[in-house]
Amino acid sequence: MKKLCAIFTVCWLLVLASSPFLHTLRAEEKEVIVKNFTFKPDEVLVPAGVTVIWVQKDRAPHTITAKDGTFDSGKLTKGERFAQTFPKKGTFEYTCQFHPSMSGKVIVK
Ligand SMILES: [Cu+2]
Repeated sequence: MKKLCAIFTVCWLLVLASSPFLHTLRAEEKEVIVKNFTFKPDEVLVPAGVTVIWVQKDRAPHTITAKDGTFDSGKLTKGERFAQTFPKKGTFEYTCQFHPSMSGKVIVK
């Protein structure tokens, strides 16, 4: 009986580990959702070295473009992602090239 329990537990852990629904971000990642012409959240505070991942969930295409030109995702369509690592401290403002009214900020402490 104990052996069966152990097998069951291992199987269950494998299911959990492989489930996309329970996929948790690694500690060094931060997710920003792009939806309804906004970045959610539009301001993230992260320690240096963190990778910010933007997930594009709008029908309209968007870009993640640094205001100082240091990074640019190019055109992102629905379902696409863009990852950018921030190794240095600072405030990094970005916008969407197609919709300049969209703006967001990554603050690296
Ligand atoms: Cu846009």
